[in-house]
Amino acid sequence: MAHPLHSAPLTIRFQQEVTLPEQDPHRLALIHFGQENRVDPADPVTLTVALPPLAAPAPPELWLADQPVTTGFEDGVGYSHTDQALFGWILVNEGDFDQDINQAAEYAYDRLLAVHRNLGFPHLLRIWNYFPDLHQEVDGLDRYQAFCLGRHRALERVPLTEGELPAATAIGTTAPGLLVYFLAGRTPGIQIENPRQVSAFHYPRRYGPKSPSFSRATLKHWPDQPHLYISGTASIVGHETLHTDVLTQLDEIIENLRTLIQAAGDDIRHQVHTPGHLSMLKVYVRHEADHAAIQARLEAALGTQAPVIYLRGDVCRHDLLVEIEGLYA
Ligand code: 3EB
Repeated sequence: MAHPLHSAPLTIRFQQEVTLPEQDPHRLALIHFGQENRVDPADPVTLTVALPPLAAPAPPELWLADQPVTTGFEDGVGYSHTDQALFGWILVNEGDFDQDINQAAEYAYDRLLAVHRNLGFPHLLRIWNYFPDLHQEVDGLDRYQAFCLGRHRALERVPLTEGELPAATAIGTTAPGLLVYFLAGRTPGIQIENPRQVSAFHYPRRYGPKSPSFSRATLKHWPDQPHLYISGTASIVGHETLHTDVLTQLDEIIENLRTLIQAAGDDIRHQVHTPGHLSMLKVYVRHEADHAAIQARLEAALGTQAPVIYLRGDVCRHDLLVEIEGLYA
């Protein structure tokens, strides 16, 4: 395989080729998108997330390391790591918690926080949170708000302070189970916030009793290469949802992505001139019927070469119709 000009402990790409070897010692993670959540403690590098692709077949996401990986499964957490980077996941059966997502989230975070620290990778860089029925109300809170409560409680106990919060995604899946996966490092990343948005960890109380615990992006200076891990980004300015029309929401998201790349500074800006230069974009679409229009508008903005996949997923506020995350990795 050709080596890129600069190297980092991992690169993340959509794997377009149809055939992949069964196993590859450099494979840190291989993430498929499909109809259900699937994990295997005996093969902790391979996951399936219950986010149905909207244009079949969607390529899986391949995290390729610069060294052979070590894998394991401990305390419910599957993982793989090199000297520098740790990938890990936990899949929690909500049935074990009477379907209480607040408790399930606290448990999942307790476990994964313990494992990544014990393994010697104390800095969370990026985290993905997936579970179904985000908008279902239980005891006056919707399940996304209840999730934020449980997550907050576990983080507070560690403690993990505001300035250490990683970039994140939280999206509604189409199948049971809370699936959380993450990237962690031995040394910290730099938290990037969006000057157009109130930090999510400072959202006012009307969005839930505990604010969402994530930063807008993480900038990570690996020894030879900067990476940028951008959170799920929605049509939010200040702390408010803007626009009721999906394409106008999309335009606002593109502006937020541009702003985050600017905010990350020169190292990234020199390599990523527009969001279309990111190495991976994932678009979460609430209504399947909006997919074609979203794709046409995004291709007009970023070009048809941008590495984008479209997944069916619920966004964490009722009024948000689309959300985009991006990686330069
Ligand atoms: C937002 O900006 C949209 O709770 O981890 C985006 C990314 C969102 C991550 C999370 C939530 C989360 O508030 C929602």
